[in-house]
Amino acid sequence: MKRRNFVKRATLGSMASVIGADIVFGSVLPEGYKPLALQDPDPFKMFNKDTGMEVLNDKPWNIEAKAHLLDDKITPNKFMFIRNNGLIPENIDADKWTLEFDGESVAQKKTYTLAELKSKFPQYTYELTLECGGNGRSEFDPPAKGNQWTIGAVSCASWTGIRLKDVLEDVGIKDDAVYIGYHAADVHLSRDPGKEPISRGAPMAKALQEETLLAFKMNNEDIPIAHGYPLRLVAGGWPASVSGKWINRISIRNKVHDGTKMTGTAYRVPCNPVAPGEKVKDEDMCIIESMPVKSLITYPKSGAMINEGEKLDIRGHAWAGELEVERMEYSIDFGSTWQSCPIEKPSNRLAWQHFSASIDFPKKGYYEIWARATDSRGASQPMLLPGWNPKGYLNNACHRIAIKVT
Ligand SMILES: Nc1nc2c(c(=O)[nH]1)N[C@H]1C(S)=C(S)[C@@H](COP(=O)(O)O)O[C@H]1N2
Ligand SMILES: [Mo]
Repeated sequence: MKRRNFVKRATLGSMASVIGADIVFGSVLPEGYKPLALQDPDPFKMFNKDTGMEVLNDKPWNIEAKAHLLDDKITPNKFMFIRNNGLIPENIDADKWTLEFDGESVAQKKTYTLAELKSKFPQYTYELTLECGGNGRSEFDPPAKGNQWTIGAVSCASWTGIRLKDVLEDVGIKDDAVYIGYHAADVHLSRDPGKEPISRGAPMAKALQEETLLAFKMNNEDIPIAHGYPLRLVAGGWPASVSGKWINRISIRNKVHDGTKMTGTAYRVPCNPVAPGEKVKDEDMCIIESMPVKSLITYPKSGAMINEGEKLDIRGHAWAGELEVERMEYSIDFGSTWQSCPIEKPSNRLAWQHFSASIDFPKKGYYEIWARATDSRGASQPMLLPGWNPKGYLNNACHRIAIKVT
C-alpha cells in the first residue's frame, strides 16, 4: 500500500492563519485534503437559493435572479436576489435583539427589545418591490464599477412588521427632524468594528409613510438570515439600499443622513443629464429617491420556440417606484409599433403589478418581444438605455426576450 503523504509545514501554517486557529493534528493531515473550514461553501444550499441564480460575488455575497425565475407574483426566498455590502452578521440572537433610537432630532434616546416592538405596535403586511439601484448596471458603456447586475436584482415579497411611523411617534421626534439613518449589525469587509458597510436612510416623509415597515417576517416566515433577520427596514419603491437589513439603531437626523454610502457618488446620479463618460463633481450628484418605471417579461424564458400559427402567451411584472404603472405595451418589431396589454392593479401601494398578453406572429422567423411600462405621470421606459451615469444606476431599459417561430 502507498504511504500517506502529509501536508508540508509551511502550508499548514498558512492554513492555520486563514482558519484563525492551530490545526492541532495538522502533522497527520493527508496531502491534498482541504480542511472543511477552508472548503468553498455552497451558496445555493447556504442561502436556500435556486441553483439557477447567478453568483456575482462571494466576498461579499451578491447573487441575482434571472427574468424567468421571477415569474411568481410574490417572490419566494429561493429566487430573491442578495445584495450585501459587508459580511452577514454571525450568531444572531433574536431574543437579545434591540433597536435603539438616537440622533440630533430624537426627543429622548430610546431602546426597544424586538419582543417589545412585536407586542406594542400593530402589525401590517404589504407586498413591496425592492430593486437595487444598480440593477441593470452591466449594460452601461463606458462600464461602471461594482456588481455587474443584469436584470435580476429586483424582488417583490410579502413583508410583515410594524410601521416605522408608529414607533417614531412613540419615540418622539423634534420639529427639526429631516432624515432617518439606519445602523446595522453586518461587518465591514475589513472587519474593522469602527467601520460600517452601509448606513443609509430616507427623508422623514418616506420614513412616515404607511408602507414603510420595520419587518420581522418575509412571506409569512422569519426573514431569512441573508435578507436581514431578525429585523429590517423595508421602504418599497426606493433603491433597496434604503431597506437596511439586520438593523439595531435608527438615528433621527436634523440634516441629510451622512452615513456610509450616503455621500459622494454612492446611490447618486447626476442632477442634470451628462454625456457618457463625463466626470461629474460630487456636488452635482443627487440622491436617488423613487425608482423609475420598469418591467420584466417573466414568461416565457428568452429563447423560447413556438410553431407557426400558434399564439404565444407572455406574462410579467411592472413597477414604478412611488407611482403606479398605468399602461403596459409590447412590441414584436424592435419598438416600431406597440400593442397595449392589460396590467393589473397592485395588491397594495408599492407592490409590483402583473401583465399578460397573447401574441400572434405574422410568419416563421426570429422575433424579439420588448416590454414597455408607463407610469401614472406619463413617463415610459427607454427602449435601449437611459442616460449614462458614473455609477451605473437606474437602468430601466425595456426588457427584451428572443423568440423563434418555426
Ligand atoms: N445592513 C445592510 N443592509 C442592506 C445592505 C447591506 O449590505 N447591509 N444592502 C442594501 C442594498 S444595496 C440592497 S440592494 C438591499 C438588498 O436586499 P436583499 O439582499 O434582501 O435582496 O439591501 C440593502 N440593505
Ligand atoms: Mo443595492
